[in-house]
Amino acid sequence: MLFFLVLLFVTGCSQISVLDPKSSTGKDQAFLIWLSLGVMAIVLLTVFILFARFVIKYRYTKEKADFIPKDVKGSKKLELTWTIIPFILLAILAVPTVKMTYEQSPSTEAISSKEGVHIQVTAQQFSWTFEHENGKTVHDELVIPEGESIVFQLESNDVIHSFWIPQLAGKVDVIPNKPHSYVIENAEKGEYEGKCAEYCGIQHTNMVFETTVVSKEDYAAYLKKPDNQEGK
Ligand SMILES: [Cu+2]
Repeated sequence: MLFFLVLLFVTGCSQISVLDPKSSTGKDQAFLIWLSLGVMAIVLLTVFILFARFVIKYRYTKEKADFIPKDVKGSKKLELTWTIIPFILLAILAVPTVKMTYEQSPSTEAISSKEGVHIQVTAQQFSWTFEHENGKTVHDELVIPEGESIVFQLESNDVIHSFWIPQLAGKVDVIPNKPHSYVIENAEKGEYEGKCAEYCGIQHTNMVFETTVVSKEDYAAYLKKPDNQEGK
């Protein structure tokens, strides 16, 4: 928690886009972040409070100079307490995390037949190419319809990149010769920043793309517009 607060301070982040999600995929992921932060805060507070209490209670005073505390070695009660509590805390973290990870990572076969809007994403140093279902191909500009399942097929032409639209979903590696799929569900209308999140070369920082979520009608109209082949 302290580390998190210091991190906020040193990075000057006043607003963390990952915690302001605009899709159901992003909301599920943000829930996991809050859940682990919550569990972490409970553990941290408990440890700090007990620490302060013990420091005060067992501090050295003249009256207590001869005090010998009760021997608790082998105490079943204590052993069970510090075994069961961490087990419960880990279960609280593990169950939703594993469940959501499986839900958000369906098999390649399940994805290729999945209903929704399919978009082929190709990453290369240092740009993104988006090919829509009707063949429309655009560089560094992603337009998707709201309220749909957007199925991305990700591939890299050269080195490892990482596809990331912080407000819509977590990052996913884009690896050469290893096509990968990723689904973003129910994005809300708006403009979002997309970027490469894996250092991939000298121009890595310029590997960004505009993401615009539009209505279904506007998306249909967009598909009919001529391609932008020039890139940025
Ligand atoms: Cu990159």
